[in-house]
Formats: sequence, C-alpha cells, structure tokens
Amino acid sequence: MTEVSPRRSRDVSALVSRARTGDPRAVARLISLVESGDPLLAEIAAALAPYAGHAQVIGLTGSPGVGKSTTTNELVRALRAAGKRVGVLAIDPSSPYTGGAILGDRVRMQDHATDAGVYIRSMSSRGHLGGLSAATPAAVRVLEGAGCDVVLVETVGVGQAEVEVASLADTTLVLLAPGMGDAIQAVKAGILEIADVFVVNKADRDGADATYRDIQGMIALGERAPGDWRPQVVRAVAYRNEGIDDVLAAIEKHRLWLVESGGLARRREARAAAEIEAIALGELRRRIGGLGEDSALAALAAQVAVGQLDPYAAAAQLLADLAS
Ligand SMILES: Nc1nc2c(ncn2[C@@H]2O[C@H](COP(=O)(O)OP(=O)(O)O)[C@@H](O)[C@H]2O)c(=O)[nH]1
Ligand SMILES: [Mg+2]
Repeated sequence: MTEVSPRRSRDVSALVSRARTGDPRAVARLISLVESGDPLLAEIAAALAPYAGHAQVIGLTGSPGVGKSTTTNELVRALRAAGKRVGVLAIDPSSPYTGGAILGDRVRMQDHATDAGVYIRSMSSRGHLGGLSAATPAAVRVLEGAGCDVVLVETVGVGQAEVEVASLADTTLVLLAPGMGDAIQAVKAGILEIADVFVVNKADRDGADATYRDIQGMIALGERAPGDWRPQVVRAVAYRNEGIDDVLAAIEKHRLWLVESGGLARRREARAAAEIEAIALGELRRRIGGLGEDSALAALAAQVAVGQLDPYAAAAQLLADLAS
C-alpha cells in the first residue's frame, strides 16, 4: 500500500478512514502530522471530532526509572487479555526519537510489537509547535479515532508540562519506588494533587512499606470534601507482573467514581478547555509574530524602549490590532 501524503482535504479524509480501520501506518502518519503542527491540523481535528470521548485515557507519571514503561507493558497485556484495543503514547523529554529512554521503552514494550490491537508511539516533549499540551491531546484523538478503547499516556513526572499532560487523563497513576524520596518529591512537584492512584512499584525492594506508609500519611493530611475521591495506593512488582490486577482494580474503581460523580464530564471539559486555550494561544503567538523588522510588535517595542509608550498600552494596542 502506498503512503498517503496528505496535501489536500480528500487525502485527510482518506487517511482518517484508513486509521479508522486500524491501519497502523495511517495512525502513525496522523500522529506525525499533529506532532509537527502541520497546516492540515485543523482539518484532521475536524475529521476526528466525531470519535472524541470513546477512549478511556490513563496517564502514568513518575520519576525516571520508577517502572512506568514496565507497568505500561503489563497493563497492555492485561487489557489485551480483556479484549480491549490499546494505544500507548510515551512522552519523552529527551531529544526527538533518540535518547536511551525511548530505546528502553521500545525494548520493554516490544512484547506487543506484532499485536494489531496495540498501537505504541513515542513522542518527544521537545520541539512541538503548539507545545506538548496541544500535541498530546491531538495524538490521543488520533488513537481514539483509530478505535482504541484505552489510551495509556506515559510521561516523566519532572516538568510542569509533563504533569499537565498527566492531569489531562481521566485517571492519573503516579508511580513511586522505595528509597527514591519520591513521596516527598511528589508533594514538592505538585504531583500529589494530580494522582488518582499511587503505585508503589518495586515492592520487592527494601523500604517499600515505608514508602507506602509515607504516601498514605500524606493522603490522610490532604483536604477533601465529602464525596471527593480519595487517592488509592497499591503495591506492585511490575517486572514480575505482580499487583497489576490491583492497579487495574483501582483504575476501575476510579472510573466508576468518575461516572457516578459527574467528574468524568468535568475532567473532559477541562481537557477540552486546555486544548482550546493552547491552540488559541499558539495562534495568537503566531499572529503577533517574532520581532521581525516590520512587525507591529517591533514598531511598538521601539516606542516602549525610548519611553514614548508604556508596555501595557502597547500590549493593549497589539491585541486591539489583532482583533480588528
Ligand atoms: N526491582 C524491581 N525493578 C523493576 C520493577 N519494575 C521495573 N523494574 C526495573 O526498573 C528499571 C526501569 O524500568 P522502566 O519501566 O523503564 O522505568 P520508567 O523509566 O519509569 O519507564 C528496569 O530495569 C526495570 O526492569 C520492579 O517491580 N522491581
Ligand atoms: Mg519509560
């Protein structure tokens, strides 16, 4: 089958149709297009819109080496056994498509390399035109469009962007491991607030009980209104496939809570709002342009620099010009 290189609208719909049948090359092409901020992005989004909201989106975050990819691999195995179609997005903070982490992810996830019911894709968190916060939801929509029942998004919980991405999931898992000071780090990085389920992985190691107690203690200190979700904590030894059923049970419990409390719709609306905002801000930035010689911004900057205009008035004028 020849590669469709979409230059025109009818190519986009052909590509989306092929992705709908689960054609992995069409899915790969669509994700590449959304990742690169292709001019056809808006058309792709329009073609995918009818399929939004079908997939359960699960985020996994935590420090490097804590066992996210191993856990993802085992979750994929369990979900496949349950007959689900699964998509995996591994967001990597290192340079695009190289870096040891992605190679490692590939190795750990290659159990599923020949399974047509699984689509695995690494995305770099660097160099996105619309930013990670725009590219990731778009990639999730591609996978939804391709008929995935569950989309797992693995992000390294180090930067704010990664935390934001994880928080855009329906259910967010935060992985901890003994002896990494992770519980304390999690609080510092604001990860505690986004966690629906904590997984104390590497429970085969010394200190797992202490980590488990630490995180339970921190959850107990958190303020919650009646009816709010209380984060679950489960132990796992991912590389031996131990505790994975407990992780899935906690995810399911959270999913039921989301449905019953109306939290699912709220989260998905928040996700859509963040997506719209990222796109609109990206567009604004594009329209304002750089400091090109003849840009409106450059002219205003010249006035502000010599005190002819204050920066607030200049910004107001810039926005007014954009609106007109
Ligand atoms: N001792 C122990 N090691 C594990 C466990 N789960 C994963 N690992 C190992 O930890 C290392 C990092 O795992 P990986 O899944 O790549 O972590 P990630 O960076 O969070 O994606 C690998 O060598 C795994 O084999 C576990 O439950 N116990
Ligand atoms: Mg990994």
